[in-house]
Amino acid sequence: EKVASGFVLEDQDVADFLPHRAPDAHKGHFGHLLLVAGRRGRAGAAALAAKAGVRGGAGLVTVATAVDAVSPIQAQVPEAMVDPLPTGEDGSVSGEGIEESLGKATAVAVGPGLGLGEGPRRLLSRILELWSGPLVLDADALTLLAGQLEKLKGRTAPTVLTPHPGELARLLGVTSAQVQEDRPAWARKAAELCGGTVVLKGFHTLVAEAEGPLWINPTGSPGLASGGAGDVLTGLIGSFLAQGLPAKQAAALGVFLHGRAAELAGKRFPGAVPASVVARMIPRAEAELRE
Ligand code: NPW
Ligand code: AMP
Ligand code: MG
Repeated sequence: EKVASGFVLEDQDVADFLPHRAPDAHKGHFGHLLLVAGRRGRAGAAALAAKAGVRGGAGLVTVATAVDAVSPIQAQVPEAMVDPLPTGEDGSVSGEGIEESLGKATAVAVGPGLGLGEGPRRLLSRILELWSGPLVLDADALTLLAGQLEKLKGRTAPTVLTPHPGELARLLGVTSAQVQEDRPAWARKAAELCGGTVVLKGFHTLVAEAEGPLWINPTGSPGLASGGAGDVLTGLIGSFLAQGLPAKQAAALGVFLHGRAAELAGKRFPGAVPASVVARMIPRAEAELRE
């Protein structure tokens, strides 16, 4: 549906983006999502993203993470592989050793629970240097990029940023109140500066690129205003990028299903919807779209 600022996504629009699963398919057909996420005390963010990566249909999911986060992630997401990275005293990655993990990925998502110290900063730089494929940047990866959006300009592969208004404000050097006053304009501005696809989260999440119509997501609920919800979204969009969807489609399908999953969970969780429940409901939301 066309409105003043863009197009409101409808079921049929995003249903067309769902990856096809051929009867004779094998896991190699659905890509390999590498999540670079988690640290000591923030394994949950990585686990939530990994759950969503699996439930979004990626053929394989690997989490590259700090040593202390390995066991909790493995225990919570047995489907995911976990690559331990060299770890500093603060319990976050030290910045080395990502080459091998990158070697097998078809899409990479960086940021949930990663941390903001020198180690995570070095690791993000390394990834931007070495990784020329599809990329999602969220959470701490966005905060580490504050004021440096143009660093992404040279990327030719799909690049999706998933800021909440606070993160977008940091990226652009403004306040979150300013962002909320004109969400379409700031989302577009960020997309122009980085050349990528910007998902501005919150009520009526926007998907913006430098050119073309803005897409507005109608799904979701205030139940999503709860820790970890964004980490789930990162894994889900990464999952679709790994399966070969173009950036704007992967972002739109991700935000739509994520919101629909929360709506479905709302029947049993009328207040906050725990993020792990959102992740669990993704296949139900997908089933509804496929009907
Ligand atoms: P204010 O008050 O508006 O100025 P941060 P985070 C603003 C991990 N997690 N609208 C607001 O600022 C994440 O993955 C781990 C407007 C707020 O104070 C990250 O790595 C979990 N403003 C890390 O924690 C579960 C908004 O931004 C500030 C806004 C930090 O992520 C939880 C907070 O943003 C979490 O996901 C909105 N809708 N939302 C785990 N289980 O391991 C936020 N703001 O400082 O970037 O912190 O988003 O909590
Ligand atoms: P984060 O702040 O990174 O955990 O992300 C929060 C997630 O929940 C994003 O996907 C937001 O779009 C979503 N969300 C938060 N509050 C609402 C709301 N009131 N309505 C719809 N979605 C929301
Ligand atoms: Mg977040």
